[in-house]
Amino acid sequence: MPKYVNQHRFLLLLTICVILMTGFLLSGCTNDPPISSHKPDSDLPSAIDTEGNKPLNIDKDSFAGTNGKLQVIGNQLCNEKKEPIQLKGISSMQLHMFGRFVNKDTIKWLRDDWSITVFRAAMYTEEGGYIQNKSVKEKVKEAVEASIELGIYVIIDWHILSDGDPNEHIDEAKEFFREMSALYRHYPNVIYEICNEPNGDNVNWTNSIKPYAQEIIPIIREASPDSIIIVGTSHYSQNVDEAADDPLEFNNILYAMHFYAGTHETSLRDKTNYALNKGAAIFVSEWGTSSSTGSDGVFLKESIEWLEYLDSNKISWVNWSLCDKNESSAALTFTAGTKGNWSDNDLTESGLFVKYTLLGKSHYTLFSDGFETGIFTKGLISDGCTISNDTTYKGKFCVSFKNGGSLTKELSTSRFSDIEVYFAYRTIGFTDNDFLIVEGFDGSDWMELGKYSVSNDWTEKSIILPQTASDNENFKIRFSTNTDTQSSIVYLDEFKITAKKE
Ligand code: IDC
Repeated sequence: MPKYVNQHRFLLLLTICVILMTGFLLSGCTNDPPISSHKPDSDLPSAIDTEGNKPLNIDKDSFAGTNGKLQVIGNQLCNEKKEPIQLKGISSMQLHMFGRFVNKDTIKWLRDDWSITVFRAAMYTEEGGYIQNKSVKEKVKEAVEASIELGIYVIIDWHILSDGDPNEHIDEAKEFFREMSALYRHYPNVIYEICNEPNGDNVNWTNSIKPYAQEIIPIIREASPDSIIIVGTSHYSQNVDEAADDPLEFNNILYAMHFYAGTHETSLRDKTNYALNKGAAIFVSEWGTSSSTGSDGVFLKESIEWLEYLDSNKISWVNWSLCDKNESSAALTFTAGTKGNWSDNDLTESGLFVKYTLLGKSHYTLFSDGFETGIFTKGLISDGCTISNDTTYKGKFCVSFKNGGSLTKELSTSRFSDIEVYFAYRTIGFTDNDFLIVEGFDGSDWMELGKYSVSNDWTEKSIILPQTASDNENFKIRFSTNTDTQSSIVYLDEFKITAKKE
């Protein structure tokens, strides 16, 4: 056979090989979700939806669908087109305790009614979490798969806390992240947070956290090569400066900075500026309107200051937390169901603030109560009032009081103006000289805002408050009555305060 025929055959074979290999490599690198003709590699599990084995549906027009694969450029999180992006959303509370608020219905509600673009699944490792009971991993999967289908981003948070040193459970972390990154390797939605808040005297960046990250990151990157990874920093994810001084040598890394508006202030922003200036990208994967205990406050003035700072630097944030625990950082009250569909009455002051901030509108509901918890919550001060189900405007309960009884709400209106109060009331046994009296406290004096006479049926009222109620840290509002008829009663329901953010 002539030599050139052999050469031709060889070239033909080579071309076929190159075509086949390119196809093979491309199919392995694509971001597309697995489709039925695309068999997952046998050694890796494939992402399933909650009902069965189907690949997840992806909506190309959704938020994550249009922003695609995220990347870190310089100190900025960017979308696939290299445009800066700022994600905003909420974190679950301890998944093993409050997982009932984490499902496709609630995440869909948060996406549609609150406009979240990221959800964080906080899987505690200790305190009864994953290390003690591995089944909580199923909740993480539920949150991740729901978020993928709903077209938002999702953070898988390895929530170390009482286990201050991430190395304490490094073997479990390796196994967990190996599985998660393999499972979701086709989906650009998933962000990995590998250690929530390292803490403790002996836990510092260079000797503990960085070595831990250097072991975990390659494991995640094995299956999900370009994934976004958030790394916690020392002293409860505050010492971002240490990390910026000794950064990790991987791409697409962000360092966690956590703040609580009632505790942290300028010095933490200074540290963050230092880190940003050194080129470190920052992700606020947790912040609260409360103090760092999760209670006290809410500190809305300080929260606004913080959020303005984050906006000006396009830093992504996630609020703590989606639960109905009796603490001020919780977003929900006891009336909140586990399928979303939450009205403003189901939200705490923190939840309302976060929701309206996410909506990006200037008009906020600061407070809203239909008294459906059946007890006085939400910082209401009752003096001789009772929760009643004798009559009701909406729901099962309202408030009732007689002469001498009053209901007071203290509420800082700092940074807010155009305060408006809404309520419904009815009276029983009122004479023409009896009134429901509504007063406001401007920090030094009580002023009368309205006086309402006999009303045998429920009547809705609203009051536009005078300027002294605006931007006032010591503002209070009080309902009382002057009736001296023993059998007279005032009923109050659907009490709401709205305002404009200045
Ligand atoms: C808090 C919860 C609180 C719980 C405590 C311990 O709000 O109900 O008792 O954990 O499990 C963090 C942590 C976060 C904390 C939160 C508030 O990441 O887990 O949640 N916080 O204290 N860092 C700073 C504050």
